[in-house]
Amino acid sequence: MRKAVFFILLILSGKAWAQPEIKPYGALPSNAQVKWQQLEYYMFIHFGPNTFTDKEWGHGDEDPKVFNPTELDARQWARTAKLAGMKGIIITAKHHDGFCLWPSEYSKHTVRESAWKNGKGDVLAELSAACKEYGLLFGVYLSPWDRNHPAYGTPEYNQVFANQLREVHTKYGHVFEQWFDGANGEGPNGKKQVYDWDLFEGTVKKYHPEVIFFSDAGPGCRWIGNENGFAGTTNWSTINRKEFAPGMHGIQDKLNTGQEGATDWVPGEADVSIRPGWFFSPATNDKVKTLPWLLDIYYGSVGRNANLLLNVPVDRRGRIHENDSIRLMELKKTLDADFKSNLAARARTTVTNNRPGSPLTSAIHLTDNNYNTYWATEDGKLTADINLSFEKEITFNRLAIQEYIPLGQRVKAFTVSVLEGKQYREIARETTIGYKRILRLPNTTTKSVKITLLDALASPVISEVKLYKAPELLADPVIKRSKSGEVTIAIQSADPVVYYTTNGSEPTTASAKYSSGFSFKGSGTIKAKAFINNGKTPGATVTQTFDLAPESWNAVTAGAKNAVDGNPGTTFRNAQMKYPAELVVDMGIPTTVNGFTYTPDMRGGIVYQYAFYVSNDGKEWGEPVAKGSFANILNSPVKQSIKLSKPVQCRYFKMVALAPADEKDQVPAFAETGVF
Ligand code: FUL
Ligand code: CA
Repeated sequence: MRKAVFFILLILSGKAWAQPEIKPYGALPSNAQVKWQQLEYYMFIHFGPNTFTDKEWGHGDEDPKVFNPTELDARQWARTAKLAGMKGIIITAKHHDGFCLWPSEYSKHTVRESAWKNGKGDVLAELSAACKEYGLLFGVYLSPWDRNHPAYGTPEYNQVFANQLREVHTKYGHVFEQWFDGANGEGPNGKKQVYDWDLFEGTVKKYHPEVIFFSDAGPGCRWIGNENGFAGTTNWSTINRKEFAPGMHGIQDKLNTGQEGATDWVPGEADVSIRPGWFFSPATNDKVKTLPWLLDIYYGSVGRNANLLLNVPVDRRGRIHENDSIRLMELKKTLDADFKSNLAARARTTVTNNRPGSPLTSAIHLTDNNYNTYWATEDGKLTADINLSFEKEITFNRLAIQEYIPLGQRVKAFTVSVLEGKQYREIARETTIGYKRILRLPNTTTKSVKITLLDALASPVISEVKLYKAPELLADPVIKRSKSGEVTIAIQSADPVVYYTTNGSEPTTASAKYSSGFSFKGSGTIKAKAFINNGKTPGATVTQTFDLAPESWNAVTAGAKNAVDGNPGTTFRNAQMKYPAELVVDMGIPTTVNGFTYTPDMRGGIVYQYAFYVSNDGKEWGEPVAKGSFANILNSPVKQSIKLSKPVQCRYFKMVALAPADEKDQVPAFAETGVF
């Protein structure tokens, strides 16, 4: 009987009054891009000499022998990714130091020259096999910037890099994503390379025509514009590619939101590390991001129409550290609980507009748990309501909604309202949807949820609407300190008890209990942890490392007080002060200094090369006690900590900004400088 009705409907839909098939709108994803979008979440692995030298950007002059993992186990990485719910792994086959994790014929800086397995090892072979075994996709990051290769900076190098791409794409089976880093710095001969992107892409495509190319400009997918893991709340999967190029400055905001109705389908991918750095360091073992933080990232990426590429750096043993894997499992468990049961499956779904004569686009498809079936409005109708009503009240706090992207991204604005008594109350007002949008909402009890599509580029085509009730999660305590060293700890959740330590140890209910602000003027680590349930249920441990409190410091450099006020939210910047520029600080009393910190201002003036001096009288400075560059500071403008080779005694210090991270930005800015 059902079948008969279906056929009658099919015949009817062929009649003159029936609407034609939905016309795709604007730039469209390829089949490979649709499949890629559905992966949602996969692992990044940064691994190489930097793992052993504690660097973020190796210089390419490191002895390849330093690469010597003692118990490398790629199956453990794959098993961890699989259990975490991830769909694949992308590894840094070659980072900026040029070191190849496979024995490339086109380099002398590879695993072959390393101490690992007497030079007989091949990380890519082991990882690609492990991915296969665990049903994961395998992807590669290859940095065109190569600080080791003698040909870098000459036209020959482009062919070297293409040859390396060929090796990686012919020896290790299927590759789902090719990650291209836009960084383009100097090589061993001091020259920069002019990259031949057409050659690079053409080479890879020969072997993997379906590969997704990641870069600042796509074409497969695009950088989301920051390394924090957050897409814009507005996030179009389209951009005008001609306005972008890999490594281009000043495009971050556009990358973060995409561009409405633009020429090319280049969806966002949010890359972020589970630790402060991209590479493993023993110093970050206690700084693995907390569960609430990772959840924010998940909702800020997958929940905003972007894929999440979460970096889990392999350690010096060649294993994923237990602190990281425990956190990954906590995240998986929490996400499973958040999306455990879809309340919308029980709803009666009605809509204010339907495509005439098109049973294929009826409202029942909104809640059939099938992405490939959808509801759509008639052509030209850009607004409509979707109503989910329930026999009994439901309580929910998550709403997921998906557009059917093979027909393009369309929705520009929507609201969510709930029935309270006889009236609807708006609880969310948002912009784009895309492949997937998930809203985190306060617990809301109602018998009817209304989604109003307010505006769209073409008649909306919606695949799914889902509602969930996620369990409450204890928020993270936030630790702050004033210029004078007064520490306060705040927490959003209701009624937790917070315990803290000031010596780096793990807080327990036997530690100091936080009641009001306390004084901590030294440099060191404060850890705080919230408990509910009479101390039985702990939240996450939050770790905050402080420099010396700048209580009685004075900026000798005129007008520079914002750089030493203990507040990274205020910045010292003087338009007259160009590179090289110096910032001199008087600490008032002789002080032992182990290192210094520089916090950049995300809005600009980011310093790349520095020199750091100390003095007892503010006149004699001698040679710098530290000199170098802040690796990766432009893409990741966070606080930098530089340890001196040995502690020094001094009353004054001077940071000299030698060169900018962005050549077009010639006025340095200091959100904060400090010492520890
Ligand atoms: C950046 C690189 O410079 C970082 O070292 C890291 O690999 C990150 C994922 O991309 O551009
Ligand atoms: Ca559906």
